[in-house]
Amino acid sequence: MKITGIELRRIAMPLRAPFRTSFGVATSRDILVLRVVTPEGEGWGECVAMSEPRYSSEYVDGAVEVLKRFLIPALPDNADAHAVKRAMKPFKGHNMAKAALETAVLDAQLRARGESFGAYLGADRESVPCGVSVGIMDSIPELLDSVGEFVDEGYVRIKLKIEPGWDLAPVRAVRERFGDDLLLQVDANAAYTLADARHLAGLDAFDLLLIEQPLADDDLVQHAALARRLTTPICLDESIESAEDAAAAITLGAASIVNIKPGRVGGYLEAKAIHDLCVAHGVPVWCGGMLETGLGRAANIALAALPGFTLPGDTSASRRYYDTDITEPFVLADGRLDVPTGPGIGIDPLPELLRDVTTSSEWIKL
Ligand code: SMG
Ligand code: MG
Repeated sequence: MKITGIELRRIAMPLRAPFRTSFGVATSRDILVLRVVTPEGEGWGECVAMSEPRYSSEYVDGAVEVLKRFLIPALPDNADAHAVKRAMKPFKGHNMAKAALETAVLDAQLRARGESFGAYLGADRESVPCGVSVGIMDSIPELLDSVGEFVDEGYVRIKLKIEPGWDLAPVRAVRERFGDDLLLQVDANAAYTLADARHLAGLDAFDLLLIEQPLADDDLVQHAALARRLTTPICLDESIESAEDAAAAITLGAASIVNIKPGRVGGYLEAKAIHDLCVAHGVPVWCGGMLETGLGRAANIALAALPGFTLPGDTSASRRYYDTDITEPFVLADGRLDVPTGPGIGIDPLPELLRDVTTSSEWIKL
């Protein structure tokens, strides 16, 4: 497939409510959207990098820079997703930028042959059960109201963001209010150290599905040490940037569950490789989220329909974050979202909505 040009578009998407994590508060998303153009049609890729390098070292301006300067110029003449992945490999890091480009190419490639992401990746269900990520709040009553609304909307699993000072008490309050049957997990975004092991063991009383990324991104050894001191399973997010990382984490005993985010690992091909590795090791996986628009959400839902995704993901409906999405919105039905079946990611941005949120756009002719 010959790529004739790529559009780099920046959009500004206000969030319905501020979303607070241990590393900061988001009130809107500044998102880079790639559109790859070929003689056979086009393909879309959403870059999940945030405006500031707080979740990981990547950020949107950096993604634009590395794409324009290194990744796009390295594209092979005959670009398919695997060839693009190989061509980008010599450039270290920048997985979110790489994922956006690889995804746009894969979307174009699959649209051209009429195959859906789900079919290509190996999805074995038509819909997926959905969880929701609930930010840190100012008070426990506020948190209980928020969780109550999500439970009423039908979400089948609740994830609470935690940090030192906002952990045992909110988890206890949610358990007490919503009962033992609620699927509940927590995510610390690397906010603790091994010195907090005894405190974190206090979470063991609440029968959580998992604790996500309690310690630093680059510390598998200490995660393994923590795992020996908790009964709550440890799930890694930020620490896993490749299948090799996943293999190391599993071997060390640093993770017994893996959160797979295609952006964090460099694309859907690597995400699928991590899925396959985890299945081979009997390690459950689930699909993470980065407050995607409908474009990124569509592809994530296809991934979440693979057989190894045995836990509900952060694959919530469009209205979890956005009053108006740039695609037809994903709407929760019975706690589930349908896997798109159309060619490629199976959904298109709606031109007027896309135009309304666009802050800049650049065309790179190849
Ligand atoms: O898309 O629902 C979503 C976001 C889920 O909590 C979520 N993502 O560490 O897993 C995570 C965070 C990263 C983004 S926080 C701004
Ligand atoms: Mg996380």
